[in-house]
Amino acid sequence: MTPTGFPAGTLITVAPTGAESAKADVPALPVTVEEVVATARDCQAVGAAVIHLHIRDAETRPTLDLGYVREVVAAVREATDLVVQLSTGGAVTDPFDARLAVLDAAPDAASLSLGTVNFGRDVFSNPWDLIVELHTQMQQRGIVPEYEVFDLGHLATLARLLDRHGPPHGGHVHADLVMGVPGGMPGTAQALTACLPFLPAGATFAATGVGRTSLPVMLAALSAGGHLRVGMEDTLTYAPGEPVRDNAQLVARAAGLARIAQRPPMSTSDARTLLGISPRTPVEASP
Ligand code: KMH
Ligand code: ZN
Repeated sequence: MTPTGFPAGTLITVAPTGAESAKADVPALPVTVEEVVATARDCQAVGAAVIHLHIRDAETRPTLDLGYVREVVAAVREATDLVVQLSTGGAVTDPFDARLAVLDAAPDAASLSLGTVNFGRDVFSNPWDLIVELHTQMQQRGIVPEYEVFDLGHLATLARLLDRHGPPHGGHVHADLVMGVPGGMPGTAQALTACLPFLPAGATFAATGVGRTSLPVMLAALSAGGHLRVGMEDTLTYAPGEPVRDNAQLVARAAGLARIAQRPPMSTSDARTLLGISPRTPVEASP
């Protein structure tokens, strides 16, 4: 903690791929195992401590097939010591049982979306029973959830979830405010500030601004003692008219802003301590 009461470091999560963009439209999107591993290495080198993974199949389509999922988890763990957080959100078309089955790949952490939200023209469906099932299964399997908050009401759901079903594995509550989704809360400093009083006592938060809200959300999060999530899942344009070159470019920008805020990027081991994840043996840097 700093004298301001803010955390001394900034936890930076990279979300490199997502489920929404097509490789054909975004050639720089990492989709193969090799591309994801290279991205993971590059992003750790410039300040990421957590990787939020959506997996693609051999045709580059989003998949929850456990064979693909396990392969990527193993490859990222082999090459980096990033905290591996799997998405249980998947794509808007994914069935609930397949989203739950992702936990069989035994990641360190997994996302847990706290409510249904319009997602552009689609609906990202997260009913209460699915939320409870994900929360309970993660408790039983020793997987740390990152609670995804797309709207203010999702924080009321989080309070109810913890009250009725107890704390997550590891005991620490960490939420990610996903802002600027067309259908969710706007990616503004005002919306971020409105969420803060509704976070559970002792919780930490990160924020993610989709599209052009990336920078304002990042600056607002840092100014409020929050952590950051960036990546090509959420942001494909670095500046007006300038496509993102790669995920490391976004992580480097986040790390630079975190240093300016005098809360430099956290190491992977500090991230594990913060999130309540058991330590792993660090990977030696390759020569
Ligand atoms: N792809 C979105 C429908 C998550 O990863 O948990 C949901 C999503 C959230 O990305
Ligand atoms: Zn995601």
